Amino acid sequence: MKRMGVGNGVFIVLMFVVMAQGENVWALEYNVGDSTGWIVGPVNYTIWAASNQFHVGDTLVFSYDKQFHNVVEVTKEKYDKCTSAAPLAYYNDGNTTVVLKKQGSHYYICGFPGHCVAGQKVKITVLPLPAAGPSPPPAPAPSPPFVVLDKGNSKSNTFPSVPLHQLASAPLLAALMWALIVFHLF
Ligand SMILES: [Cu+2]
Repeated sequence: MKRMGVGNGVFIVLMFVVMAQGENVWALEYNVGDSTGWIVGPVNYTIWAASNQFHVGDTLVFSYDKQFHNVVEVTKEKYDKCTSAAPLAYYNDGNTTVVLKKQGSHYYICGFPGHCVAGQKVKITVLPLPAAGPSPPPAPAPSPPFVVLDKGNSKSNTFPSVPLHQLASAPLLAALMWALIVFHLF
């Protein structure tokens, strides 16, 4: 049962590091069409896309036989019309990885004749980073300094008083916590 304490500690530290870095470390990879991949026929990609949530930083993987398919990113108009002329992006490597960098709608079709019309097309709606979403954990409010120096009175002969809790900076705390956990584990 003591181990659980260490595990919780690791988790808390990880959360701390994640929040400190402000990066989307929860980025996910989605295989378009899951195990079936990017083909024409059996997969309804609209239903597939609706069953997933995509965020900025996530990755789409299109797996396909490049002899018979490709991946063409197009505008909404071209997506609706299944036209792949003058695409926004074009891939034909058979295993296409696309990082979703911008929030909003992205449209992908297969450029082979008839495939898009037959359903080989997918609209991906990219949501903002989870961190910018509904309820980020509230940051601990910094407590007010012990002594409020009168800024207007620079000739004040009181010594500037730096509260202890300001000396213990966040990185220092993180490092300290890491040291404690490493100490526990090894
Ligand atoms: Cu195709």
